Amino acid sequence: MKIPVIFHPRQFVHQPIYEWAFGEKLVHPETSRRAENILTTLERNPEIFSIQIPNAIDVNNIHRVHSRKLTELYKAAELDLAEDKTFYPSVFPRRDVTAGNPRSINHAGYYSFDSGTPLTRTTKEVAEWSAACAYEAAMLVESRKVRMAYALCRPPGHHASKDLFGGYCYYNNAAIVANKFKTKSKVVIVDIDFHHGNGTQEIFYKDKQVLYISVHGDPREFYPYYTGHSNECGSGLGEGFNFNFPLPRGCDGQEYLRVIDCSVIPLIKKFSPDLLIISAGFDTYKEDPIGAFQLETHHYADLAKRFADLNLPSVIIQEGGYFVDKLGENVSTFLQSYKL
Ligand code: Q9C
Ligand code: ZN
Repeated sequence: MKIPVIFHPRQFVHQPIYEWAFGEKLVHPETSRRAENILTTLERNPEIFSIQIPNAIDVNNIHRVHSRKLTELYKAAELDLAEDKTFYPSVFPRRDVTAGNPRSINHAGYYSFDSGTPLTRTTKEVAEWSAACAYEAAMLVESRKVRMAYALCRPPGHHASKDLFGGYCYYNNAAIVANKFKTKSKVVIVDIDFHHGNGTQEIFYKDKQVLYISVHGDPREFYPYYTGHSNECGSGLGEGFNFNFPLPRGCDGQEYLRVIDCSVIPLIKKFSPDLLIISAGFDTYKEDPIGAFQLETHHYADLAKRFADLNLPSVIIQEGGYFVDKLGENVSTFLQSYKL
């Protein structure tokens, strides 16, 4: 059985050129060349990977996770922005004293938390295709046609919460999948992106059906700064179902895998989920321009073996990873070692 790889060519249309960060205009790391590199690498192994286009997603599946207002804002961008125009939110009002109007693009900052995540005419469409990839991968796994599927989600998702976009993310693809399954089953989301998935954590913080575990760069030093500390454990009924493992700059493959073996895997086993969702970022790679860990390509094989050994139906969701020249190889290594 081949590994399904879900991607829609319209996702290439999303081409953020720069971001504002640290008071500077920087080249945007989340380039469409990322998806190109992943696709061309996987296409070289047609006996292993079967590349498929997703069906459109029913927007109700998005709105079980995200507010209508967030979509309304993307709709405003679609209607109001000229073809070549890119809107960067730069005013972020205090939400406790201000209301946002999602029909006005000038209020984009109400629904965003950084200025690295631009809106364009096509944001709504591409974010929907990205979510559609995740959803389609989940449907394939649910149908039991396959035990594992890979969604080439771009834009990524794990920083987006109910009504906030940011961190290059517009809709939370992993959360949309988890939400679909959580009424019937216990779901674990393991987030191995270099950055803490603040959006995913927030969405399921009070939820005992969805266990969220993230391993990431220490937020005292790294984006998203405000969340991802080890004392964030969940609240209410969700208390004890959220785990963060912040690691220091320079963390290498061996140290990383020790955390996986000693902490992450035992927690998953104890929870005994019915479904495993992996928020698979590859910005932990040693050459990543914005990550600060030291993983090498072969460590993605080691990682995949650990998760595959759990023997759970699995949906692998693409998140970050910005060293374009090795991104496809890292993804391919991970997927090919994920033997269920
Ligand atoms: N130029 C994901 O990996 N900007 N998002 C940091 C560095 C935010 C990363 C500034 C990084 C967000 C999905
Ligand atoms: Zn990341």
